[in-house]
Amino acid sequence: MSGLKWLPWAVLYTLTMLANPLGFLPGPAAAAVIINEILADPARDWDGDGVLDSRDDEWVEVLNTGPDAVDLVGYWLRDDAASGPRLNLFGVLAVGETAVFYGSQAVAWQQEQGQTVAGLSLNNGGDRVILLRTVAGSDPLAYEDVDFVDYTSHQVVDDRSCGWSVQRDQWLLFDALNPYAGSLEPGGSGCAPTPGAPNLCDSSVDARDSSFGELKASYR
Ligand SMILES: [Ca+2]
Ligand SMILES: [Ca+2]
Ligand SMILES: [Ca+2]
Ligand SMILES: [Ca+2]
Repeated sequence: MSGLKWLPWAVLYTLTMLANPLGFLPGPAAAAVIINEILADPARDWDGDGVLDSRDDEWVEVLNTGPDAVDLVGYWLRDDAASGPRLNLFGVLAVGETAVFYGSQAVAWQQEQGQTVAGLSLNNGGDRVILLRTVAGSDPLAYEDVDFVDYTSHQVVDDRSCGWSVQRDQWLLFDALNPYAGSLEPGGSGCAPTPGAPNLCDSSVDARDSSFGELKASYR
């Protein structure tokens, strides 16, 4: 009889797998760190260096979904065309925290590595963004995919970003800076991009614009 002790656990496991609440994710499920938001076609100075640059001002936001803090030094980003990583992430991410990485940081990293400089290389016509993790103990370094997102042109053109809802049950368009009225999915939401912050809906574009202006003015 003692051999049947595992049965309730087997049933529970089976039910959990059937329910699979993360089964809708586009990439491999249950990764602690995920790609949370993407802005691939910048029309303003997102990295704050005073210059609008179509390469340097691209950004990708990652989110730690838990259950533990994660040292991002074991994580990497690349796009569909790259044979290797475009950027080694860095910093420690607490549970529920986001971090945003800019094209300019990818440029700096590629220069350090003596690689061809291409930034994050997020195509405006659509691309795949891949989050990689170092395979533990690998030498030379090997990588495994932990998440990826495919986006289409309408999700990114001219300062639209796309990303997960805070509940992570819907991939949304954040189009307050360049409203989308078309019929493709995801449709327009009127929400603004939120680099480095949770993907809450803030539709106050005017306030955002003026705060950007004030910020820049204070540096002159
Ligand atoms: Ca781009
Ligand atoms: Ca810039
Ligand atoms: Ca690309
Ligand atoms: Ca965000």
